[in-house]
Amino acid sequence: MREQLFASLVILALLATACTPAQTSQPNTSGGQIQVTPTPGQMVHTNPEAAHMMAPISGSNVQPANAERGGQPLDYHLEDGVKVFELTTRAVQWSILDDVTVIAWTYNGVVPGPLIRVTEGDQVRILVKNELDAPTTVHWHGVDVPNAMDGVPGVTQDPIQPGETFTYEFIAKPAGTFMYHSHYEGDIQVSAGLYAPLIIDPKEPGPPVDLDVVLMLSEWLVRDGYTYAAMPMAGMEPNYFTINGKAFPATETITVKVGQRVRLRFIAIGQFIHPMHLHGAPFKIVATDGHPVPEIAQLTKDTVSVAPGERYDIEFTAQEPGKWMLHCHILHHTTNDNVEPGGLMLMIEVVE
Ligand SMILES: [Cu+2]
Repeated sequence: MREQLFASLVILALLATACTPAQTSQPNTSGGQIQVTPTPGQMVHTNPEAAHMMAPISGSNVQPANAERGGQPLDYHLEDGVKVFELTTRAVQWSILDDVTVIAWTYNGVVPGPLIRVTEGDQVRILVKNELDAPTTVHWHGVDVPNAMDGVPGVTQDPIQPGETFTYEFIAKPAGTFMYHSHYEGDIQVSAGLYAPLIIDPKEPGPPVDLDVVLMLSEWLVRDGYTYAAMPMAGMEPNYFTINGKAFPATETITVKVGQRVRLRFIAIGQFIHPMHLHGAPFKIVATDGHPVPEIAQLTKDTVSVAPGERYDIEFTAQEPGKWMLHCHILHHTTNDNVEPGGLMLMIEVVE
């Protein structure tokens, strides 16, 4: 009996030890074996090939960003009827809040990268110069491109090495809301900021709207002053959430007059789903992943879940004057480093 009791106590003690959260990130030596125990929020890699995922985002010659906002229209020049755009990838210090700066890998020094906006049927050429320390490629997400222009490294092209330039060329089709992003080590490069909106306007435009706004949703992990690629993986979860590269209250306020028609184009480019909820007016989902929704099938909603890679175009008419919130309804996503309010939130100010 005493032996049984003793054995039970030993088992309980072992269980208690196993269930106690580890308090140290330092390797412990015990009985000649090295045991590495993570503190909550820290990741320990067991696969050496995956070590780069846990390394901070870095770069040589990282400059402060020279623009406050990303996603602005990119100028082009015409060459024999072809619209020619130029992109350069580079690492910058990017401010997501007044007092929070990340190291971002960017197109043209901004997050999101510049908006490429063309018309259905345009011949488009995009020169991509790689000034990162790592190889990269660009994928034109949802656009109907020739296979060789699809930007998948090792499949449709060799990676663009540091210092090299690659030329992408395609006819812009179909019309809709798209994006471009890195397809090289996407788990790191996309999380680090290599993404941007791409809009192809229809040749025969539909009813006009008064305001047309792109909202790219993403996440960041900032720890001890370092930026990491945020991922849905233990220890790598994000602690900042951004709309067009900014967390609330640094997000842009959308000002609109009563009666005006607004189109919002949600693009989820991070690794998490975001149910975006609009206060003050119901909306209709007019396009999904770039493709128009027939009027009879347009759902009337106040929340739409935007999963990684998806786009939803919604439209509503501003009704009551006031400051109306638009925010993610996973409410942890409306915090900055666990402090509310913040993150995926912006104000829509409706004025008379
Ligand atoms: Cu969210």
